[in-house]
Amino acid sequence: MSTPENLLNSAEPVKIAVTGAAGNIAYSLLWRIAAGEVYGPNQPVQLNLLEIEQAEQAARGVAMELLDSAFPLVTDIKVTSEPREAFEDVSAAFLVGAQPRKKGMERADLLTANGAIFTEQGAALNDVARRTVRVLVVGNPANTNALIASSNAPDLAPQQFNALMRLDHNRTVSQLSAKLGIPVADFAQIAVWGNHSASQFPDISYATAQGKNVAELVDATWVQDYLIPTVAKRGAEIIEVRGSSSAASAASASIDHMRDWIHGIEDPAAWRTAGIYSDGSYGIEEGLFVGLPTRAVGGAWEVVTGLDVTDAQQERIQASVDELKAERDMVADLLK
Ligand code: NAX
Repeated sequence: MSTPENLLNSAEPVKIAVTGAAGNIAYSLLWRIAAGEVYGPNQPVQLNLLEIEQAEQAARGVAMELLDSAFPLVTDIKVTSEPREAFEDVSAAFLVGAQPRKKGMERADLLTANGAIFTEQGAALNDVARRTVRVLVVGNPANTNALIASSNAPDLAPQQFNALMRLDHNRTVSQLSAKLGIPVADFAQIAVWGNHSASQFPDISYATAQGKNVAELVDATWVQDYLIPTVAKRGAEIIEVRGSSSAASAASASIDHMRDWIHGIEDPAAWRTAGIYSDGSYGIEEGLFVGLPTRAVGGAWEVVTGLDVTDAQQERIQASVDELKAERDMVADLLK
């Protein structure tokens, strides 16, 4: 990976692809990218919008609205249904577009349907994206889709592909903040292990807030019976209450993730959760895309190593990793 500096504040626009451009998340995400929230307020950007053919016209409407917003940083907007056009020379790709689960569809059917999308997009990124491209997979099942895309991009490092787990991280922090009446910015050393699914493990064992040990500020029963299930099932709760799935919060987390990945975070206690390629840390099988405690340093994610993990934590982590392994086995024929 090159240093991020060579992409920052350059007069040349940075090309950024967003797939699922006519969808809900993109309708929020694109505006924040256009405002300079990923690469910074001095970096011009070109937006490449990818949609399926049936939704290409709607994506053109989105592009018209982006134009109408007169963002000073936006130099060009392209709309296409061709992955190779969308990913040409891009420095960042947000893979948001995915097939939703339809009535009667089994999880395996969903994995296969989306597998086809991420096989094609991984191969296209491999062929035409910048060699330093950063790819954030948002479309579900995000972790396994990241695995498929990366596996079909043999010339790119697997570390260039991430799955979005920052929304789970942000949800954990905000629940703690509401419970304790402490500002979100004062929390550190929080992580969500595993899969972006109900099996995930939001873990506050190491968390601190204003110099205090968070685990000592909250009741262990509240953590087990409220915090963990609330965060893990928050997506379903949003659908129930809002009537449609998380969109602006997912876009916001995507911005947080990509911005931190590119720019890094100075504070070593400022862990973030990213769904990254497992290097075997904590006994997690290498090669899966797993939510882990990470630091953003020098344009890359580093796993926070050396943490003591109790048997109870290990059990929860393993349950989620086992689900990831089962997902991987269901898409084995799509992996190279
Ligand atoms: P929408 O259904 O509103 O939009 C998805 C868009 O993707 C549609 O316009 C569709 O035409 C397009 N699309 C489908 N296949 C495509 C392809 N091959 N190439 C390009 N575009 C394609 O969904 P939205 O609410 O935007 O959510 C998008 C994805 O994010 C879903 O898979 C959703 O489950 C996932 N999420 C992931 C989250 C995470 O934290 N990782 C949280 C939010 C969200 O649930």
